[in-house]
Amino acid sequence: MDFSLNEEQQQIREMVHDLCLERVEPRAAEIDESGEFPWDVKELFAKHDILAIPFTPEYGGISGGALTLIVAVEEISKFCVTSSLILSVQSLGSLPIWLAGTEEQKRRYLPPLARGEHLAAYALTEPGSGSDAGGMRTRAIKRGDRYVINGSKTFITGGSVADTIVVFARTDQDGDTPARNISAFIVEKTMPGFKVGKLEKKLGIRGSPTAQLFFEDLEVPAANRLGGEGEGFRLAMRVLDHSRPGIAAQALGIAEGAFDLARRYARDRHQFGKPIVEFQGIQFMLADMATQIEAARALTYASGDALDRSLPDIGSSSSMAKLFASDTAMRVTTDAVQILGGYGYLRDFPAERMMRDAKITQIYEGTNEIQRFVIARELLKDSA
Ligand code: COS
Repeated sequence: MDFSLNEEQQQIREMVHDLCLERVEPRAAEIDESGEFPWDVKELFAKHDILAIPFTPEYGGISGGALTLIVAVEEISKFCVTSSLILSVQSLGSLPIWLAGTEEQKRRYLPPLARGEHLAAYALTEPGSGSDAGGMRTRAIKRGDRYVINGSKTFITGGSVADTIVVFARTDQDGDTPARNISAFIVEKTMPGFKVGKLEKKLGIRGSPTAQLFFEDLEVPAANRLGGEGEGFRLAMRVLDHSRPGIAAQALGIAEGAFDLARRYARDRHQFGKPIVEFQGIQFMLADMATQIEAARALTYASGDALDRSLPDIGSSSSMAKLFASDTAMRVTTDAVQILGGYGYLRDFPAERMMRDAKITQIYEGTNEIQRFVIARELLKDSA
């Protein structure tokens, strides 16, 4: 199936594919084994302008297109999901600035991110507020021309390596409704009071640091507030509408990588005197995997296209893409492990890593239960 990609998208796909095949795939197993952030891959991506993809040329980027970013994330994810997260999080962490920043904030913070000199992170989740993002406890209190932030965040992807972190905090004094009293702030890691806590040990995406962050009387200039006071929750939701197709792209890439591996293996592996791909049981598995991947790609690209064309109901199309593609990634990687049999269960082959990496796509940037909630709410909002 050929979703019509424009010339820019095709070129970026080819460039990212070739680079990752040569330089990232050989590193993927080590990155997973060591659990360390791959600074070399970050440098490689910065040098080849891959980290510039989420940004428009006026802020030092090379695209800014949602579908272009999807295609790039998909290609990297075929080889190494941890590496794809470097690009995804660069986009996620800069989206609030892109969507709600003043011209001055954009000119100050986006170009170093586009050049890959700085890394970004998005700090929304707290120990007590995951799916219920509005229930956060971190608080920002205004004192003159500054806000003093106290609290903590958890599960922050790239939180320990980021230079620019968008932090969400309550700015109410007297308990207004949660959605109205949250504000967003651009925090620099060098600001006194910003502290990185422990890094989580995870099932997959092991080279992507998942950090706790602590704010102890962290002073942020009022000029670093994004949008108006109390506009933070809606901004956080808009960001997720824009970023979830990127998770769908990641899931799609993992599924494609696992499918290619399983197909190759099924052709090479002989049992009962012939390649196992000649058995109908394996053929049907491959047929189902390919069908699910095609459907996931259609939804994922459609959600990127909807963002690029500013179509209405992007929340719902983003959630559908993320939901379907991540469930596909889990199914396809599990089947890939099954096709590889005993070898699928060994670390000598990437199938088990892909299966471990796939699982997170059903959980982060909103669990798939939250995606269903967003979709259902959209479906029912106009019904009598
Ligand atoms: N875009 C813009 N505004 C939105 C919005 C969106 N996608 N979704 C909600 N809002 C607005 C609502 O319109 C409402 O505005 P008003 O107060 O003006 O009426 C406000 O935000 C509150 O919305 P709602 O009442 O729906 O908030 P809830 O607390 O019920 O939360 C969900 C809704 C569950 C959808 C939200 O908390 C969520 O997405 N949770 C998952 C968070 C997540 O994905 N975390 C992953 C970690 S971040 S990487």
